[in-house]
Amino acid sequence: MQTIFSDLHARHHPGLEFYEGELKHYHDTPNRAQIVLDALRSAGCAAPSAPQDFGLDPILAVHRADYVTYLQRAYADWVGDGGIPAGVFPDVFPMRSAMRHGGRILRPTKPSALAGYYSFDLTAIIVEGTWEAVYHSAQCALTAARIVHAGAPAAFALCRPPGHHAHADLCGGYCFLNNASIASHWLASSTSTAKEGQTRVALLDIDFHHGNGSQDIFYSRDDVLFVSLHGDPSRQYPYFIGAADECGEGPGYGYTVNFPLEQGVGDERYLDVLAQACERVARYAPSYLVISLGVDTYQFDPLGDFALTSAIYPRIGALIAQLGLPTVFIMEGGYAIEQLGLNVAGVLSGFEEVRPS
Ligand code: Q9C
Ligand code: ZN
Repeated sequence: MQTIFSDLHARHHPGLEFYEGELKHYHDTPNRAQIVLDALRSAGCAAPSAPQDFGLDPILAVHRADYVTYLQRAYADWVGDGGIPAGVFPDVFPMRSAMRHGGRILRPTKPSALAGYYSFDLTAIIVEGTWEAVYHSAQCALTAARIVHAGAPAAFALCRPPGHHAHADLCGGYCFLNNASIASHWLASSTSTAKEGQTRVALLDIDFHHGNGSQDIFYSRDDVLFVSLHGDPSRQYPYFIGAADECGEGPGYGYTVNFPLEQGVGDERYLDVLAQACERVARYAPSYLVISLGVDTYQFDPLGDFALTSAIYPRIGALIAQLGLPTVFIMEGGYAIEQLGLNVAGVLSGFEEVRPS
C-alpha cells in the first residue's frame, strides 16, 4: 500500500516535556518517523510519496479558526513576550467554574496564558517549526484519504506529529491537529460514493491512549462512528474521559464506543476485544474505515502498560482487513523505538496479506 510522508515533520522537535514533576526528554522524537520508514523499506514496501496540499479548509472543517491562528502564531508571540526559545509552555489553565459566566471562559492575551487556554496538558510543546510540521502531517492524512476515496483498498499516512488527542480547540498529548478526524470528516463529506445521501465513516482508534480529541469532535454525530480500545483512563493518560458509559449524545448517541482495558492486557485478550470492536464497525456498515494506528500497546512501550508482543501486530492488521472496507491508516503513538518499525510494518503487512493492493 502507498505510504504518504512529509519530511517537514522534522521541523517539530521540542527537546522537553513536563511530567512526573520535571522536564524530561520529549517522547515524540523526529527519529520515530524515520524508524517507521526504514522498517517499511526493509519490508519491501514502495517508497513514500509526498502529500498533496488541500489547503486550510479541511482543517478548518474540524478545528476552530481562532485555534488554528493560535497554532500559527504562538511561537513568535511567545518569544516576542520574552518566552524561552525551547518552546511554548502554559503556566495557567482555565478553572472549570469560569464556564459559569455565560458558558464561556475569557480569552487571554498573555502568550503563556493563551497557551493554557488552548492546551489540556504540558506535552504539546510548540517550537518554531511546529505549525509547518502539523500542517503537513494533516495533509498526509488527507492525501491518504483521497487515495482510498479514489479506490485503493488502503493507504498509510505516516503522520508526525500525531493527532488523536487534539480537540477542535485544544492541543495536548503531542497532538495539535487531529489528523484522523480531519481525514474522517473529509471522507464523510465526500458525496461521490454516498449511497443513501450520507457517507458513513468508522474511526477505529487502537493507540494505547484514548482518542479524547476524536471522541469529542464526533460526539454528537452519527455519520462518524468512533470506536476506541485503550488503557482505562481512570488509570492512564489522557484521564478524565474515555469510559465505557460514554456513548455519544443527541444524534450521536450510540456512535461512540469505548473499550477501556485493564493493565497487562495480552495478545489473546486484546484480539478478543478488537474482534468485538470490529463487529460494531461491521454493523455500522461504513463506506470507509479510518484507523488511528498507535503501537504504544506494545509490552515494552514506556508510555503504555499492556503486554502485547510483536507477533500480534500482523494479526491486528489481518483482523482489520477482514472487514473488507477501504481503509486509511493514520500514524499515532508508539515510543518503544527498537520495535516501533517492526510493529507498524507488522500491522500493514498483516492487512496486505488479507487484502493485497
Ligand atoms: N507519565 C500519543 O500516544 N504523557 N500521545 C504521558 C506519562 C503524554 C501520548 C506521561 C502521553 C501522550 C499520541
Ligand atoms: Zn498513545
